[in-house]
Order: sequence, then C-alpha cells, then structure tokens
Amino acid sequence: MTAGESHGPALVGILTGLPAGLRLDREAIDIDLARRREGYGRSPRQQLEADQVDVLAGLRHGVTLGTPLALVIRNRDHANWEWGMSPWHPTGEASGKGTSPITLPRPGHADLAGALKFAHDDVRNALERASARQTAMHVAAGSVAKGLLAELGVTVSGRVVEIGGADDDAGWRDATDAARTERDTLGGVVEVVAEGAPPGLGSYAEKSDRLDARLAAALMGIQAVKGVEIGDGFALARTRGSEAHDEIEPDRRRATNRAGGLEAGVTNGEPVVARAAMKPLPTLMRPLRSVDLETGEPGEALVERSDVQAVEALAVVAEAAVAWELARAAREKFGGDALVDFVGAHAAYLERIAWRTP
Ligand code: EPS
Repeated sequence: MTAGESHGPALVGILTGLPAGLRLDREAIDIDLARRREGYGRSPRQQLEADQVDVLAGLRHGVTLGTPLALVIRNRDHANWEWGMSPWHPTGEASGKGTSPITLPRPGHADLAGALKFAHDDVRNALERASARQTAMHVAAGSVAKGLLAELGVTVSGRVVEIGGADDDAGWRDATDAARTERDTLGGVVEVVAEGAPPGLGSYAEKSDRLDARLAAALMGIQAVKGVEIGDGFALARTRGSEAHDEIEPDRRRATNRAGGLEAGVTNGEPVVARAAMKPLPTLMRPLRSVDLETGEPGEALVERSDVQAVEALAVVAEAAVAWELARAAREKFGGDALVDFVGAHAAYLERIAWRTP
C-alpha cells in the first residue's frame, strides 16, 4: 500500500508479507531509484529530487523482522509548494507554487475524470495523486522484492524497446530532441524479463490467480501504460498453432519461448517476458483543446513543467512491478515466516520436480 502526492511532503509505502531474516541492500534500493530518474527525456524535477528511502518500521540492523516494512521518500520539491500543498490549512500569505486553482484539465491525464469523480474544484487535487511521481515508491518496493527473489536465484530486468517509434539508442535521443524542440511528448515500449523462476508460480484455479493476469494488471496500473503483452502476445494471434507453441524437449525445457514463460497463468520454467506500451505523456507545452470547468468556456489545457518522455523510467518501474508480482507468487507458493523456511521450501520443491535452474 502506498500514499503520497507528487508535491506533498513525502511518498509513503507499507510492505507486508516479507519473511523475517531478509537483509535489505540499501545501496541497491538507491541505485534503482537513481535509475528511475536518469532517463534522457525527464524534466528538471529529477535533478531536484534525491529519492532516498528512510525506513520507519519492520527493519532492525538492516534485516527484516517479518512485520510490516514502512518506507518513506521525501519530496524535496515540496519546499517550493509548502503553502500550496500544505496538508493542514496553510497559515500566512499564499506563496510558492500551487496557490491558485487549476480549472483547465489536460486530455490524457486524470484531471477531468478525477475532478468530476471526487467533486474537486481544483484539478490539482486529482493530478497530484495520479502523477507518476508515486512510481518512486513502487520502485523502492520492487527493489525489496528483487532482493527476496535473489534468494531463490531469480533475477528481473527491464529495458527500453522503443521510444517514439525508434528502436535504438541514437534514434531514441533524436526522437526525444525533436519532440522537445517541437514542444511535444513521446511514448514507447519496454520489456521486462525474469530469469530463474521455477515452474509452478501462479495458478489457473481462478482467473484472478493467473500470474499473467496479475502481471498485466500490475503493468497496466503504471501511469500512462495503455497496452501489455506476455511473450509474443498479439503476434501469436496471427500465427498457426504449429508455430505458436513451445515444444517440450526431453529435459522439459523449451527451445523457444513464445509463451513468455507462462502457460495457463503458471510459470513453466522459461524466462517470464512481459512488454508494456506507454502513451505519449499528456502534459504538452503546446496544449490541446480543453474546457474551463469553472466558466464552461473553451480553453487550452494546463501547461506545467513535465517530461518529454519517461520510457527509460518505465523500464525501471515495470521491472519493479514484475518483481513485486513474482515475489508475491513465490510467497504464496513457498510461504514461511522466516527466510530460511521460504528458501528451504523452494529447494525442496525443486528437488521434488527435479528441476535445476540454469
Ligand atoms: C508527472 C509530471 C512531472 C513529472 C512527474 C510525473 O512532475 P513535475 O510537474 O513535478 O515535474 O516529473 O514525475 C515525477 C515527479 C517523478 O519523480 O517521476 C505527472 O504529471 O504524472
């Protein structure tokens, strides 16, 4: 569970279900948080934030206690919004950012639907929580999940596939530069691969147990994601069965992995492969048509500092989302209050199915 507004005092996360005895790697969490900020298309906001995690509960001397782990990441930018985003009724003269209400919703952001749904007169009350700023906490949680998965020999890594239709590093930069010059934004595609997951994570007992469904929900839950596919996904719909499925070799491994490591919502021992498609970001420096919610007059949507594209950040955030879901599935399968029980159950299971991780 997380809480936090983009320009409020802090992002908060409470992580439950971790076994006792897991040593957290503080540096690894900071590295993941820095990776999320580093993309070429990010806004100046990213130089402002330090994104360091403080732990408030659930950890002693760097080791989990098997109790809820409480994390906080403070928003440095809040200093510029102290009056505008004050949790309590602000005192003194209005100063800094966020002091006047926003009434011109941006197409593509939470602005209009959020203002209508929650009866907000100021669109800021909707956009602050919907903002992708909260992905910083999701990355911290994903980093913890990766630490747990590492105990089972599972690794998870995300990468950019496309930005603005370009599929190599130089093309991404050119496309980002062009969009910046034209005061426009871009989207893209990322891929996450998890290696070393044993067969048998997830289930087909109920549709909500299916790990592919859970991964899709986790990825679709990330801001600006409009499409998700597992393995060859949509391309499979255009092939024949004889070309679509991954034949089983004598050692029970597969020569191909079109299924993306998931059959019937259960891992099959091959790498888990998921892709997510991100739409172009909705805050445009050349704004689209909108309507003033106060006067009903046509107008131009809100313009404020934003990213040109955040696809590199999505690769890190998607990696965290996949790690979190895999860790949850592993906890369901192997249980255990203490890490030693969890790891032991995994080892016993691998022995029963005579499965060796590569
Ligand atoms: C975002 C708008 C921008 C992004 C933000 C997501 O915020 P700001 O207006 O403060 O520059 O920078 O992302 C982050 C702050 C972050 O840490 O990822 C939005 O509207 O979703």
